[in-house]
Amino acid sequence: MHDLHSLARHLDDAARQARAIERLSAASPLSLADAYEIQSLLTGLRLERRESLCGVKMGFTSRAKMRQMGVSEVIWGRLTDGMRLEDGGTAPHHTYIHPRVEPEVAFVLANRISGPVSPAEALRAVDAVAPAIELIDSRYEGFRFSHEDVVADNCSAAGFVLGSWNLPRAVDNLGVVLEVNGQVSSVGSTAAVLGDPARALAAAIRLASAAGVDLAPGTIILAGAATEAVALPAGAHVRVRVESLGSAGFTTSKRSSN
Ligand code: OOG
Ligand code: MG
Repeated sequence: MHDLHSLARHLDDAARQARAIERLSAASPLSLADAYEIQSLLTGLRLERRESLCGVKMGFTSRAKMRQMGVSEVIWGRLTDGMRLEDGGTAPHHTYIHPRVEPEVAFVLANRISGPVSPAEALRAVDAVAPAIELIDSRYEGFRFSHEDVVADNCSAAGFVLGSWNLPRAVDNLGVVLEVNGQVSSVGSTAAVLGDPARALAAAIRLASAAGVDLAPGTIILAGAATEAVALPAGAHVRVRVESLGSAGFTTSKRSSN
C-alpha cells in the first residue's frame, strides 16, 4: 500500500529543494492509476501555494523523445502559471536539478472542449498557436524513470516559455530548430509529433478531460517535443524557432555561488 499523499509531498520537496530523489518504483511497483493520482495530488500542493492550473502538456509524442528516455507510451501532465517563464526572460538555473529544454508547439483554446475529439475538431477549438520551449527537470536521480515514475512526477514539468501567438493554422510539417548560445542543438519537424501536433492536441483533450480537468477557454496545451531534449547550462541563451510561427527564447542565470 502506498501513501500517495506522502509520495506527492516527497516529489514536491525534491522540486522545491532542487534535490534528486530515488525513483518511486525502486521501492515498490506503482500502478499507472496511482501514478496519475500522485500527479494530481502533487499539482494540488502547487495550487495550495496559490498557483493556478493553466494547461496540459503531452509527453513522448515523438519517437526522438521515446528513444531518448526509453519510454514508449504517451503521457500527459498539468501546467500551472507558476511554471510559466516570460519570453525573453531569465530562468533561475539554481532552482532546478538537471534541467533540459525541448522545442514544442503550444495551442491555446478558444472554446471549452472535452471528450474524444478528432484532430480537426480539436483544432476548431483553438484560438492561437505559438512556438514554445519546455523546460523539463526530472526529480529522479540520473533523469531515469519508468513510465509510472515519470507520470507521478508530473511528466518532469518544470517550466515553459511561449513565443508570440499566431492565428490557428496547420502546423503538421514545420521546421523546428533549438539553439543554445546561438549554436544549433537540435533540428526537426513538427511532423515528428504524432505525425501532426493536432493529434497530440486531440489526445490531450481526451485524456485530461477524462481525468476531470476542465479545458476552459484560455487553457494552454503543449503538444510534446519534436526533438530530443538537450541539457540546459547555466548562463545560457536558449531559442526555439518554428518555421512560419516565429521564435521563443530565454536566458538562464549564471551559476550562483550562494
Ligand atoms: C518526460 C517529459 C516528456 C515531451 O515533450 O516528450 C516531454 C521527460 O522526458 O522527462 O515533455
Ligand atoms: Mg515536453
